[in-house]
Amino acid sequence: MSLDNIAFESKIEKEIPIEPKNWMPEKYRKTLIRQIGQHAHSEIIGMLPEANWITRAPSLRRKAILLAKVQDEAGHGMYLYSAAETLGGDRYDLYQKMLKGEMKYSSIFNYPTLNWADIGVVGWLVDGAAIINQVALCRTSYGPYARAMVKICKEESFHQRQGYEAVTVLAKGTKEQKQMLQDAINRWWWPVLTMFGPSDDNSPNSEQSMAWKIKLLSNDELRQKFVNNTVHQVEALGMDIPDSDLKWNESSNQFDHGEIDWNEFMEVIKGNGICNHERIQAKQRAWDDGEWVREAATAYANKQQQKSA
Ligand code: FAQ
Repeated sequence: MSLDNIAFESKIEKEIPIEPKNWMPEKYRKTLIRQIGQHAHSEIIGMLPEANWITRAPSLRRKAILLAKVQDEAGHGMYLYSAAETLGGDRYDLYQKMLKGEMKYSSIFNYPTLNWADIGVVGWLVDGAAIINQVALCRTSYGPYARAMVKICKEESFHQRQGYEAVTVLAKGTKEQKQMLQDAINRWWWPVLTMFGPSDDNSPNSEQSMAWKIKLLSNDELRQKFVNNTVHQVEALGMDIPDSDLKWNESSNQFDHGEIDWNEFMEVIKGNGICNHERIQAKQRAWDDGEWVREAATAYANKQQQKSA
């Protein structure tokens, strides 16, 4: 092992953050570019299901909150692309890979938001799941990623709370509103559980990522934390979880849940989910329509450079 490698491993062991100019194994750098890049893409694609409801939010208050939330997601994407750039990742290249289907984004954003209850449920459950994962990532071994997570978690926490507040109103509403909420929970529950990734025995990247403390908790540990946290929230709303096998396990002190449909998950991440095509098409259109903005910004930057020269 080289001296550089010994210094790197010792920092990992002592939980001293790895910084951009420090030596790092090539595979560590590549793994981080992959994970941070996919995380950034998720934030950017994740704007679409909710943006779908900005013009149809039921009140000015709800519209202002939703607008702020969607803008936050754009900001998260930008921090994360910047973090990937500190590792030598190229923002343009990463984005093109996502458009070409060569890089993934979270499976959850390939499900449709059919009605207003879905927007509450996305804030409550999708952001709720994202936080569980991201709180752990605040201690990830790569400094810029860990610091980005601290700010992102503060905003995600607001997102989760606004979602829970929105579903609380529906849960106390008319029979139709309660039914709408239950229907949204039924459709989102299982896809949200797959946000944490495949089960540990089927997660090819976990072992190395955990050894390097890129991931602090395993996919199944995070999923379990989410289930344990959320069951009581669903009960408090007077709603049901669409899982007849869900039960409290006295010996392990946690909720056991039913079998996840991993075939569906695999199909979604292969590009065959309900909205995969629509999501990529929307982002490709936005990229093409933004060509003149990129050209103008480049021309302006060149002009400024010439002036200062
Ligand atoms: N969807 O070996 P593992 C948000 C892929 S939060 C799609 O276990 P790893 C906020 C995985 O990439 C959502 N693909 O992989 C928001 C790998 O494929 P690859 C984003 C998935 O990396 C809320 C393969 O399967 N959060 O957006 C998924 O060790 C509301 C094998 O899996 C993050 O990205 C999935 N669910 O663990 C925004 C958090 N799961 O790359 C808007 C950071 C797995 O080898 C509105 N990421 N895959 O081709 C992570 O923590 C990890 O990357 C995991 C996966 C846990 C997602």
